[in-house]
Formats: sequence, C-alpha cells, structure tokens
Amino acid sequence: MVNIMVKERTFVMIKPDAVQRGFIGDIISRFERRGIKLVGLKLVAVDRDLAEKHYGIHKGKPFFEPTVSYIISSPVVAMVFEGDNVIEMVRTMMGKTNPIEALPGTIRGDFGQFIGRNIIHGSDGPDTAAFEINLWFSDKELAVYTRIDEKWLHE
Ligand code: D4T
Repeated sequence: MVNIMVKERTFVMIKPDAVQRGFIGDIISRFERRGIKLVGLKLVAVDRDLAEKHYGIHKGKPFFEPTVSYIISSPVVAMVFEGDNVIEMVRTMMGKTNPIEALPGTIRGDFGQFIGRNIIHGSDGPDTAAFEINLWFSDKELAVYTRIDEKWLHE
C-alpha cells in the first residue's frame, strides 16, 4: 500500500464519564506517546446549545437527547490534534463506537462497556473535523509549533 501523507487536524473530546473516572491523563498520554501533536486543549463545561450543535447531525434519532444530556452532565476535555493522517490514526486508537465491539488496546476497548458512555469522541472525516474545530475553538486557541520528534516519525 502506498502511504499517502495528508496533513490534517482533528477534534477530540474526552467525554464526561472518562473525566469522572479519572482517565484524562492516561488518554492524553496515549496520543502523546504515539507522537501525535496537541495544538489545542481545554476543560469545558458544555452548555446545551453547544452539545446540540455538536450532535446536530443526529437530531431526530432516538439517542440524540440521551447523548446531549450525557455530554452536558459534567465537564469534558476538548482537544485538537494535528499531523499526517491524524483523523484515521485517532479513530483507530479510539476503537469502534460501541465499546463492546472495540478491541482491547483501543481506548474504548480498554475503558468502556456501553455505547451511551463511550469515553471519547474523534472527528470522523476532514469536513466534520473542520466543523467541530470551528465550533469548539477559536483560531487564537490553537498553537502553531514544531515538536522536536517530528523529524523522527517519518522517513
Ligand atoms: P462519537 O461522536 O462519540 O465519537 O461517536 P462516533 O462518531 O464514533 O459515532 P456516532 O457519531 O455514530 O454517534 C454519536 C454518539 O451517539 C451515541 N450513540 C450512537 C448511541 O448512544 N447509540 C447509537 O445507536 C449510536 C449510533 C454514541 C456516540
């Protein structure tokens, strides 16, 4: 397979259950160890308006209201990561949406049991990422810098 590099940003949220259960450090450290560059980070007490916008695509589905209630129930950690193919890399590290189907070694597979408490969110494509980053962060909150390990991660 040809390894095509596409420089991307993705929005990632550590959800209320993971914050309450004390997994913030563990989850961030997985991304950090992988060499994934953090460019935005904040703890957010999410209001209903933001939650409904974030999950707007699911409006009308049975899980919409429970999902919105869950996201506003306790603070979340909102992050932006940047790097080559970072959207797919983060989704692979998170595991399947339903933790029951997520493999051990993935974040959901290691910490979750139930789709309605699935630990983490990550954008599912470039368009969603752009929408979500713009919804959660201002440009000023995103840092532009180089990690010293960047030149050791690729040929
Ligand atoms: P998130 O947004 O949590 O990263 O989920 P995914 O991107 O992996 O999956 P999604 O958009 O399909 O679902 C959004 C959110 O709704 C919850 N959910 C989803 C649920 O409670 N029941 C369901 O049947 C589905 C499909 C879980 C994640």
